[in-house]
Amino acid sequence: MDTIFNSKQEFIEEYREAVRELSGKKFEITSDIDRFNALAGLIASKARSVSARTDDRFKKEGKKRVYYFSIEFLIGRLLDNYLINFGIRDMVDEALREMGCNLDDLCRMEPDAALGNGGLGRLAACFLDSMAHEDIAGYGNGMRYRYGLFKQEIVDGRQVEVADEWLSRGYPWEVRRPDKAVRIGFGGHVVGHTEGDRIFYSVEGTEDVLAVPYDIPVVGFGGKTVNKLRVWSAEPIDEHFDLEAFNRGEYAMADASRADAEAISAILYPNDAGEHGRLLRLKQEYLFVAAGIRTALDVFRREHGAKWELLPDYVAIHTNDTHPAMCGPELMRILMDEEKLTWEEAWDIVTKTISYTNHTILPEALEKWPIATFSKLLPRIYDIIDEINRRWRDSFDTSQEGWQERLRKTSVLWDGEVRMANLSVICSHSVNGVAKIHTDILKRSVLNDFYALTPEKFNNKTNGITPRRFLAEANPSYSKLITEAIGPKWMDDADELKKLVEFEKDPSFLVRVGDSKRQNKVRLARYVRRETGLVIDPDSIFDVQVKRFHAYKRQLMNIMKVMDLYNRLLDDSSFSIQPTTFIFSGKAASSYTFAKEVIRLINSVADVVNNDSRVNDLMKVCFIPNFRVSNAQLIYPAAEISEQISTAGKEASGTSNMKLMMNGAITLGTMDGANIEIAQLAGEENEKIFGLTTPEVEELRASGNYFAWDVVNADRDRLGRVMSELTDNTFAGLSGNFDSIHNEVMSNNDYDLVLKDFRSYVDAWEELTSSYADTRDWNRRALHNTAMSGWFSSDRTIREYRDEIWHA
Ligand code: F58
Repeated sequence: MDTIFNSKQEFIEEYREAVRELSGKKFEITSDIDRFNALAGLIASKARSVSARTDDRFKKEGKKRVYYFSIEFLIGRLLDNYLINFGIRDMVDEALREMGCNLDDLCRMEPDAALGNGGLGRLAACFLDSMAHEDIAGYGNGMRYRYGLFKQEIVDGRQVEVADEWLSRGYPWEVRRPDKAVRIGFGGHVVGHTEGDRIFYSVEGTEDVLAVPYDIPVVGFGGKTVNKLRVWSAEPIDEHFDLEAFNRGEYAMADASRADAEAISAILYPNDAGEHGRLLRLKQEYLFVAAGIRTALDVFRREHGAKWELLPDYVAIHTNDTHPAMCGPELMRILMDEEKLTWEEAWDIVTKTISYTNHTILPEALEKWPIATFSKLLPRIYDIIDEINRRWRDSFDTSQEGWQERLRKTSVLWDGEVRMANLSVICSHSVNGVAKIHTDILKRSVLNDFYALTPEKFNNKTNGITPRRFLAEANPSYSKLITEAIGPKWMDDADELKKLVEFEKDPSFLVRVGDSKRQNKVRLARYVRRETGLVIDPDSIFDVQVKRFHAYKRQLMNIMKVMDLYNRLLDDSSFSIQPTTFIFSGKAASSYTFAKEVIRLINSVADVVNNDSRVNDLMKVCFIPNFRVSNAQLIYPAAEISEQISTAGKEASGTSNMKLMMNGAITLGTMDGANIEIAQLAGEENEKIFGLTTPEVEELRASGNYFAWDVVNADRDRLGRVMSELTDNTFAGLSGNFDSIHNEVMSNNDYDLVLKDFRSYVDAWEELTSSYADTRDWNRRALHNTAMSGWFSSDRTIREYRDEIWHA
């Protein structure tokens, strides 16, 4: 462990000085904000000097550089994480206490940077942590949105979105690099110039904006490697400020070009099913792609000269989903139009450099753009795509049967649209899914035609999570216990967690596992009380479903289970359950009406159940508003049941399943995404699996023989009753009935199989919770889950990317 302070005393002196410099005040009279800003500023400046050293070392070693292109990085707060990764958390904690302040309070002053929607963005952030830990020269390339993901407030049970002004008090981790700004052109028209026997192209008459980078340090655990996350902000090229308009009193007009340019990086699109057809979104995609490619090529040229044929040996460009799909055409453009390579030379380099991860099989989430919009905004990029498509078409062997159908499915341009997934596959040497079943489905169905043509491109990289943030930082009491048992190496190498298996036989250790869980439940209960006023019982089971709201994730099925249990408790005096707190948290895309209605339903059921003294010693329903990285870190450690109940075949991987497992929750889930690998690793007997499997779902659909009404009619007393309660005023008190949910489910013939899986789900829940009474065995299973969770460290995932895709 390299250290950035030689002693506590040295830290205290430097920190006092930093506070005084920044605030102009004596330490004793400064606010927590001042103290946080100074502390983060101090750590950031140390991080930057280690980063410079890292960079020199990488240069000397001639390391291959990996650029991870992602339109989202859900990084959350950094202070605590960087103290842990520098190995100075305990020292700083102690020093601050001596100085009369509290580290946790300072950490809470940091804005929770939400430059992402959910799983995909958080995965990118975990990968940054792991690339630095694995000493990979790995750089994030993304967008610096002025407004992050909206804040969620709950009013009368409804989600209300509020702008997330995360930069309003400044952001101490970033450094603006105007010297590295890149000019980005939109629109205009393509002009050809003849030089000898070749034609070169340029675009004239473009409207340009400036992409200005901000660098955020990424501290790897151990403190030896510090990489960078570079995020781009859009600004006007010159100060096109119209003084005359201003003098006439037309203030908005005077600054119009600034507003136009800045709009590009103003907001993160909050839609987790894609955002098609919006010009601004396409501008965002091109801006961070073009600016990032420029950075990568500048660095390469500085180190290796213009020997472009060596690019694939020294640079890997990874595209996180299809939002950076223009990396291929943009790299072609620069290599041909500026560096004068031939198509064939450029294409060879591009396809050896780029790789692609797919994160979804939902057809509605596959990104497509109208050709008319695309070609107008990015005429040269469009021409290149057209040529990629033409050559793709020409490569087909037309003597083979079925070639037309295969071409139809793999074409980049089709039906007046640009299909970004097909573009991504064709431009890449590697295509991966994010869990075993997901990759199998890609091969078998979504990308089957590509798989048939180029099977060697396809590979699986099951997702992972960083144990530093999601265990060490989020769960201090459990971490301490683990370290006492097996030593501290697990933070470096999560496989070490396996050594905990030994302790499954140690009754006193299992008691301490339970004690730690209880502490975390008390901590969460306090948070919930502060945020919502609701009192929850830390001695009840904490049953947790936290993730984005989406029909296929079936939060609806979960709350229907709660409704059913409530009905039975009221009806049948012989029926009882283990006291349980049903915890939900998550946001719905602002335009996703169904998902928002499910949020309203959960809050409405909570309103009834939580105010019914007949059942309150047995159940409470708790919706935690504004799910984000910081409160997620309080929720995962407190969970005992991890609800992972998506319709089989729909969840590419899931990552909250892994975070909850690592924190000792037992998975109640379907055979979907990475749940399958969880069950394999920990043993099905240590989880609770229910519901239709993917082949069963496919069969049921194909049979044409499924009728939602039959399922409801066959279970009138319970399922039928729950369905009626959506419309009969039982839960209408807060803000009305739920006819829309009822209609959506019935009119789509139970598309997500909520009704179909309902009974096996409730039965599974009852079986699982009835085993809670055996505290010792429950704690053993919890510990076993933690012990077997090491494989889900994103360090493992990143090593696989490094060895099998990036060859870095
Ligand atoms: C998620 N996708 C998958 N998309 O749903 C989840 O199964 C997987 O574990 C995770 O990726 C990581 O691989 C996801 O989070 C988005 O949020 C996109 C944001 C941008 C628009 C399109 C969806």
